[in-house]
Amino acid sequence: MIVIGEKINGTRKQVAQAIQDRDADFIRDLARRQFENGATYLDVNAGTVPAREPDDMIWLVETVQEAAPDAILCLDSANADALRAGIGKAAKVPMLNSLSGEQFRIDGVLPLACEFQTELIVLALDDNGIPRTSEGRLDIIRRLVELTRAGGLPDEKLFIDPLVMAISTGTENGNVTLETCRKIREEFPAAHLTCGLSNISFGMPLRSILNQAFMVLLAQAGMDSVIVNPEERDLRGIMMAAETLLGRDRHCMNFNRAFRAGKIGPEKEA
Ligand code: THG
Repeated sequence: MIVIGEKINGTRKQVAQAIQDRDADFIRDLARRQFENGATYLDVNAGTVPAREPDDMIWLVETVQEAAPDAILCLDSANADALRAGIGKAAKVPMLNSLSGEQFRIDGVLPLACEFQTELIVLALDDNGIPRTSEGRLDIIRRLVELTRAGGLPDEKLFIDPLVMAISTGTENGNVTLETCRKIREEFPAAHLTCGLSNISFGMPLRSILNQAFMVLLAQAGMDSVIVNPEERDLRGIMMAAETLLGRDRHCMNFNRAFRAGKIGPEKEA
């Protein structure tokens, strides 16, 4: 499972404060800890007003790559100016989060992804919102993949997000996401899948249990990437266990190696 670390997000209070105060130590610490805990990508979301967002994105990009130079940034914004500013400062070609069927993102984000040949998260929503059914979500994805292909972006660079909605607001929300995953996997086998896992448990008790159960179900449905807090030790163990059991871990090597390195299972004494 490819891990995208979610913690550098300005919608979180402490992060918003750190961005405002230009508290580089706080951001660097988040970057380092997520990378050390297995995040290949670090989501970077300034979460600020459009006028400030490009400057804030530049500062975040520079600060994060000081602490985690080997991580790949996942620039999380709907604002094409902020994305362009971030791309300009990124040492490696970043992932963009995200394109959707919303016209302003087709106009703003798609050309950037094509120009810089970035990896690109593609959301199954458009100007009418998030479809309730998997077929509705598939229709949007089909239309968007036509556009990315026409723009010269290979399917391998896409991370398609079927969208996870809170189970507390709809009994079928889990099933719709899982069904959308399976259909995307079938129709676009070269593309990756990703999602914001913890959306599933909003408004519920025992959120980490629900997140862990959903991780297993998503893995079975073909999910190969997740946007999560990589520091959640139990979640990491469940994630690696699911992949091993699904035959995605040759000779169980990743699982054994992670155990021996103390990355999963009971915390080792220092
Ligand atoms: N899909 C895509 N991108 C996304 C999402 C998605 N980006 C944003 C979000 N969803 C995923 N990222 C986060 C970042 C932080 C938190 C959750 C998701 C978070 N949540 C705490 C909570 O749930 O209560 C807030 C408490 C805190 O401050 O720690 O932190 O779905 N493509």
